[in-house]
Amino acid sequence: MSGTGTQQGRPAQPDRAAGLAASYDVIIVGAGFGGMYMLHRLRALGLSARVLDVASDVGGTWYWNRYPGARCDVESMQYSFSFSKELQQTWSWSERFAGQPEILAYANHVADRFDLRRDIQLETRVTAAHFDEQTRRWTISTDRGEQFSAQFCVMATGCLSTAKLPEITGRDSYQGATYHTGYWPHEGVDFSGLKVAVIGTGSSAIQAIPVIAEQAAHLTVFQRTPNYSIPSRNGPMTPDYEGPWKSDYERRRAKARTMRTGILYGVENETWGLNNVSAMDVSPDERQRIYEERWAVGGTAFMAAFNDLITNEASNDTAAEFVRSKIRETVKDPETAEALCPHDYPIGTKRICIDTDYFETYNRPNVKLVDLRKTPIEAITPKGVRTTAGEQAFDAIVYATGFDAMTGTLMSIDIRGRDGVELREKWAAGPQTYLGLMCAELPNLFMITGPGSPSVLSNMIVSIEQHVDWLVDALAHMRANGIETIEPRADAEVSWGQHVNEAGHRTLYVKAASWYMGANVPGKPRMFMPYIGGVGVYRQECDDVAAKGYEGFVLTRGDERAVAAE
Ligand code: N01
Repeated sequence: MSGTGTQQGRPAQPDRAAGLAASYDVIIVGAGFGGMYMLHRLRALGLSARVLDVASDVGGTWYWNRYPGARCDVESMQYSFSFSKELQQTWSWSERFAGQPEILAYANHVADRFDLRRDIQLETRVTAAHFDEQTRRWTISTDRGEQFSAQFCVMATGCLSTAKLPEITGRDSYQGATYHTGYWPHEGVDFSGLKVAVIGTGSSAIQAIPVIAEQAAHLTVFQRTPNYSIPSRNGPMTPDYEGPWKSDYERRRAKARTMRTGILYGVENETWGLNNVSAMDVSPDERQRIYEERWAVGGTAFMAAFNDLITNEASNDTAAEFVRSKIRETVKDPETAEALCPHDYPIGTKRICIDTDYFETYNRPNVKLVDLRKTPIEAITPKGVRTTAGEQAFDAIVYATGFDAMTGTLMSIDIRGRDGVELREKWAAGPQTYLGLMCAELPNLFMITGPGSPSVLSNMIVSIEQHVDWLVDALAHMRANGIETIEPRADAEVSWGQHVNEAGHRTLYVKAASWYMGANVPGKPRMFMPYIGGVGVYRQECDDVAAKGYEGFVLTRGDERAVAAE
């Protein structure tokens, strides 16, 4: 029976009376960056913990997303842990934007360096988590038939971890090879000499298409919605770039934690990349100059060119038109260029993409774009794809069709709290959380970067560290004060939901049919799921809650006396 290994801190005790495999202080679901850092911090607190993950190794999203060209859109010097000075000084990134293999190597390095593996159980899918009111503990069940008992359960399950195949008639009838970018084969795929179809043009496709096009005999891209993409200008890491980061890491990390996205741009001149003026308050020539400058530097800093690009439609239009002009300039065939130009949603309101030679790829003789708005897909056939313009045969189909984001993985687990309240029912009309950290009626169950927190709108590692640090402080507070359970008050959850919703509606994000809005999954409730208040503001909000004695939470002692927040 697995799950009986000893932990740093207290040894795990088999709970034979309850027929459980093992009992821990904390079960952590997910061995990505969130789960690993949580484990590391819990050990220092002296709590026993076990991490469960369905994958065969650590790394979370970077374990699964091995498609060609997979790369992070946050610069390597910032998409990395800050909790260990030694780690950040000794690890060296080879590129400005690290590719998936290097980020996965980093995740493995972290697991080894901090000796995390002995408390991580792989190839184990968590199927259920039920709260027992008598014992005030969670029972966590797995697809191996094991059960774990824990006082706390931490869902470090990631925001983009349930890949989504499209609902297209005949999908399963196709006889060639199929792949999803989010579940890429570990041995890689050789497309040499093959006729390949890619369905979808989101961030994953925009990275994969140029690489697949170089290898395949022919590539056809099926596009339903064109995307705005900015060149990454990726390149090798240089000592001139790395050196100032490493000698000034503490200050820069501290500053990044206060930023809206948790990212610093353009640190060379200490502006931190924010141009704090409206696009409407500069002359057209000056605006053009600023956009050109950002386009030349590359990366998502483009969206920080002015302070109102996500709130003011007129400002946003200027940025959108600039990118369209670049697409028209780059793509030689005018009809293809026009089809690649997004028109019907503001730039940045679907996740902005960054690329290497994406638009240039459409100038290759072996690449063709099919505009599904003109000729929609009717069916996947045994041989290939049939649109209203006819059938085309392919050797392989790549689905770059995204994820059931933010809620998909949590809703796939049978989570039941107080009085048998089911998360699936509770979230039927959309996710409701307090601070994106917890839900009312689910005591002692935490989410790392859950819906209602900045999460996917931010540098994920900055947000992960903030959530884990906050949680560890909360657990330390509970231990010191003899508190057994923590749970948000229902009214606190409602007001936080209203705050998240109002913040979203002050922006243009709600104008796009994006996965942020749940719009990519048929039947999923439409609501803007992440919190747009900004990483710095959100951190302060969380800190204020803790400083006020965990305002909005009910803390209960072992003797069941509720401890009122000050
Ligand atoms: O998924 P997506 P993704 N027929 O949902 C299309 C992160 N990420 O994997 O827009 C035809 O963005 C769909 O079309 P439409 C990042 O946060 C980061 O690319 O619904 N097409 C769309 O074009 C990102 O946002 C990085 O009309 C269909 C595409 O599939 C998130 O992950 C890299 C279809 C899905 O795009 C998700 O990105 C990669 C259908 N039936 C990912 N169904 C970096 O850090 C769907 N589509 C750089």
